[in-house]
Amino acid sequence: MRITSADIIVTSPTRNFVTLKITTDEGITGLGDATLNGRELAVAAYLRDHVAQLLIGRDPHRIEDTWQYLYRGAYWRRGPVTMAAIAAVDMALWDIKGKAAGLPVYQLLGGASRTGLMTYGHASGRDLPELFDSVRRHIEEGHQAVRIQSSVPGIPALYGVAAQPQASGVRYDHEPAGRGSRPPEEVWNTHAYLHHLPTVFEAVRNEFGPDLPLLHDGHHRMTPIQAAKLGKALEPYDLFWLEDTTPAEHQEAFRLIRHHTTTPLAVGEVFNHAADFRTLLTERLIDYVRAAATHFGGITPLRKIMDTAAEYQIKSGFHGPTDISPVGLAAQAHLGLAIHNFGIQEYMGHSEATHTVFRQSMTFKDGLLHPGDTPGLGVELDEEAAAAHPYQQAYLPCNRLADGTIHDW
Ligand code: CS2
Ligand code: MG
Repeated sequence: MRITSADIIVTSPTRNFVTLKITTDEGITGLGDATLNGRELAVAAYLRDHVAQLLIGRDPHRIEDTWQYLYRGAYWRRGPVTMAAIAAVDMALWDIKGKAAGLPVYQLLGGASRTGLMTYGHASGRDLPELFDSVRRHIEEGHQAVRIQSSVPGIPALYGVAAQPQASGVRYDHEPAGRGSRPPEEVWNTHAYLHHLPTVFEAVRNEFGPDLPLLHDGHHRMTPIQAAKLGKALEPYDLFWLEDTTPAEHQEAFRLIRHHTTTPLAVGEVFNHAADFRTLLTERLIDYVRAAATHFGGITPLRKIMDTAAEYQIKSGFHGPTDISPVGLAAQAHLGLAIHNFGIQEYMGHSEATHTVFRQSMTFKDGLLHPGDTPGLGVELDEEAAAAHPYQQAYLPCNRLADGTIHDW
């Protein structure tokens, strides 16, 4: 089998997605996700202008060799744009291999280690009653665990908190929030956040009891000492994990956080290389690997990092927001089903419009996510539907302190 074409499809059914479609001379096609939220066209150009022609004529079965060719062969390594592009090629080749073999990708990865994947959904509220409604709705939908994000007095609009009650059916991540030619700007106040958050978790535990697994995302906004303080303050509420406390360029910073708190820690959704995890894994500074197949170079390197993590009793918590396309989500669901050290899968569910573009075999039943048994990744792209939703520029918001200083994500 030989690759005959590699096409890049950019579509925006409620939000932007970049998809690579590889076609072979045997008529088998494969899809890969290359979506990089807010920088989508950079990856599309990388693939179209620098990668597509290198794939023509190659044997699609040679996944490892193609990965190394694009990674080691390029001289310029790593970075979110490069690794999202390589990820898309890797996923598309796994998709093709599965279709050629007549097997879902999880079978090629060693077969299922469980019947399905435990998930968590995103509950949020501008006040406690709204938050409680949102938690209830997520439990009714079948989630066995819930992420808790709440407004903070003194912070007018907070990333991760729906601007409308979720019960009305409007989910913040399905809105084209941030569409436009400049990033929206939000105000941030770490002191107000650290002061308020433990009161929210106390109220949630009082309302929902001790058993519901609860998670929280700090979106990298704390210093290590602030993160240590928060982890300690949240210990009575027994979190499943506290995510992205501090920017993790300095992996050593996690030593300080770990030293001070027994709250489990998760990090890595913005990581794109195994080296980003080295100290965190070998010193057991975290409990969950948050990488996404889409931003970590694909299924191949994600499998390798999870094998390393297994040596240290560290589990997966792959990044699954709506800016990971159904193709990227399927890729990590196949991997999550196969590996022994699966932890939990973030699952927000895509919008109706997204499902008209990407047809999926994935199911979410009885509280478990399953990628389905369709050969390959189990996702097909309706190119006509995709073309009906052209790209629209969109940016994630950025944060400023009250005095105007730009703050960390
Ligand atoms: C979040 C994401 O899902 C998460 O944990 O951190 O919503 C993240 O902010 C976006 O994926 C950024 O593109
Ligand atoms: Mg996150």
